[in-house]
Amino acid sequence: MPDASGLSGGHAPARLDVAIVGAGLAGLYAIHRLRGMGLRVRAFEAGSGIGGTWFWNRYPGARCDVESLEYSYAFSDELQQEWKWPERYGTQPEILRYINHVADRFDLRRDVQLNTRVTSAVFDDAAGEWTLTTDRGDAVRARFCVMAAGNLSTPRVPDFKGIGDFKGKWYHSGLWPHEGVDFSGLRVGVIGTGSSGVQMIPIIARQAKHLHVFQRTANFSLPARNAPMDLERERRHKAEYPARRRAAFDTPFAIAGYPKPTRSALQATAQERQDAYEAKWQEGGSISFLYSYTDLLVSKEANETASEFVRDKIRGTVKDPRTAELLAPKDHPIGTKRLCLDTGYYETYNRANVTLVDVRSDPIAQITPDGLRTAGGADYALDAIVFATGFDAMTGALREIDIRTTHGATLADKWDGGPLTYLGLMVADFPNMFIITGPGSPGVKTQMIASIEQHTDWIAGCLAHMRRHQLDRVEPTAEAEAAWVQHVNAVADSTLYPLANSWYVGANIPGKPRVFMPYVGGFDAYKRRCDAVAAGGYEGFKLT
Ligand code: N01
Repeated sequence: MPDASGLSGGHAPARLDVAIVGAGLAGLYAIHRLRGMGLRVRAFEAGSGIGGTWFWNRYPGARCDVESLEYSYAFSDELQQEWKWPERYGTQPEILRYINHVADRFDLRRDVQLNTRVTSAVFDDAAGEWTLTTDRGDAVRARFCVMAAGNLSTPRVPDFKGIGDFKGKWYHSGLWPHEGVDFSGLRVGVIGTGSSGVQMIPIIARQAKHLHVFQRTANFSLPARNAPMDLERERRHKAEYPARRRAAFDTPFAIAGYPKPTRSALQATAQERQDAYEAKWQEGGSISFLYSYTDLLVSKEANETASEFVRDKIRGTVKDPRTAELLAPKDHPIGTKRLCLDTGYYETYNRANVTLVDVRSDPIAQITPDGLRTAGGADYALDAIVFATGFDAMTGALREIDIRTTHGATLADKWDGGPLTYLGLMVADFPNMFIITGPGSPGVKTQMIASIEQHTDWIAGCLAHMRRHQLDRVEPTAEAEAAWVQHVNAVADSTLYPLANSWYVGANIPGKPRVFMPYVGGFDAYKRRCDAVAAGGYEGFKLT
């Protein structure tokens, strides 16, 4: 537990082996794994508690879109056998409870310093060490630095004029008050219809006097079909846990158990497709749906069959035809933006107290003292505004830290035109700095905890190799980095992903370079590549 100073353990020792930025799922596993090698580690966490994403995102309805039996650590079989998930999908409070349990069970807190934001990280070329400075005035020296700062951890409120004059209260989904918010009797506006908006809208609608949803881009959403945990399913899953986790390594999204599709959607008849999509729709979840056929994410024509299936579901659910048409996405193929999972999202628009406002045709111009005004001059009176407007994804957290070296390289300059990494793990010119699930890694396209464990285990393997061979420094070559970035782009360009204006390409942040950031070649291919690189003596890395 934090002491009065807000530190969860004593002050950082003068020189660490590894400084870890962040104490979410990634930072905590890094503590466990690297400490297990006898290394002196410490994680610095901006929040007043551990848990990262699951600490901050406390908006109503926040829940994981990966099933709870999958979305958990695999490193301890005792842990995965003993922990009981009450529902098919974990809620934010439940996942946070799990993370806190893990921290206690593996005694991780003593190496976490809370309430501490890392503001700069400087690699001293001569001394061969990093110095991290924090907003509490620490200067922490470490041989290595592991960036576990998250992909969706830098909340962004659009730069709307007048926000400071708003007389009501406003919130961002990713900075939600711990005490919760009661919207009863209020006129509420939700801006944004990504995963966060789609999860909170049905719940806020039940509380608010009136809810206006300001939608710029309609998103595809599938039913989650959440339910209490099926005990027989849990029993079977747990009996097979280690085998399932191993089998997950050979899947594109790090989750086993989904039969691999064998044919194109275009080889099926219209009726066969309808039946297949309907079965997946009833089953709930997004992976299964997108895995109906081999080519939903590579062929526009194939994808259109799935997109139209979902649009028809929306039309069949939402009673007002104009609202239904606005909610039916037409500007991107299904799955090319992160697919949302919902509970009663489309049905919510049949409520008399809910109004959908199209801010694509008439954009939000400003926040006024009493609400919101569009460019066309329409005024909406609001008592509370919720920004479900997303994050500066994948690069935001690292770009907020002044990362540089004494020989003059800065990460800000290096990534000016978009992030450059080798395997998503390291950056040329920035020795001994590892990134967990960074740009160029498949992390966000997978069961994130599996990627976190795989990345961290790879880093541990690299550090063990260095120790064995008495090496001090590791960094990728510029050539290996350039080739990886080119590969990441080539793979993305062979799919439909770049067609969407998503956070995968930074489209939600005005002025952010449009670069496709995640690796979409699959977790299986990525892991094989990482393993081969290590087995080949860390091909593409300079080790000295
Ligand atoms: O953010 P988003 P999110 N005016 O970027 C709109 C994960 N996650 O927090 O699409 C009007 O997806 C923006 O419009 P547009 C998951 O990976 C997971 O919802 O840019 N609107 C969009 O509708 C997810 O993908 C879970 O045109 C504006 C919305 O705000 C990721 O986090 C739950 C605007 C932002 O959507 C991010 O999701 C929650 C403006 N000026 C999150 N600016 C689960 O596990 C932005 N928007 C279920």
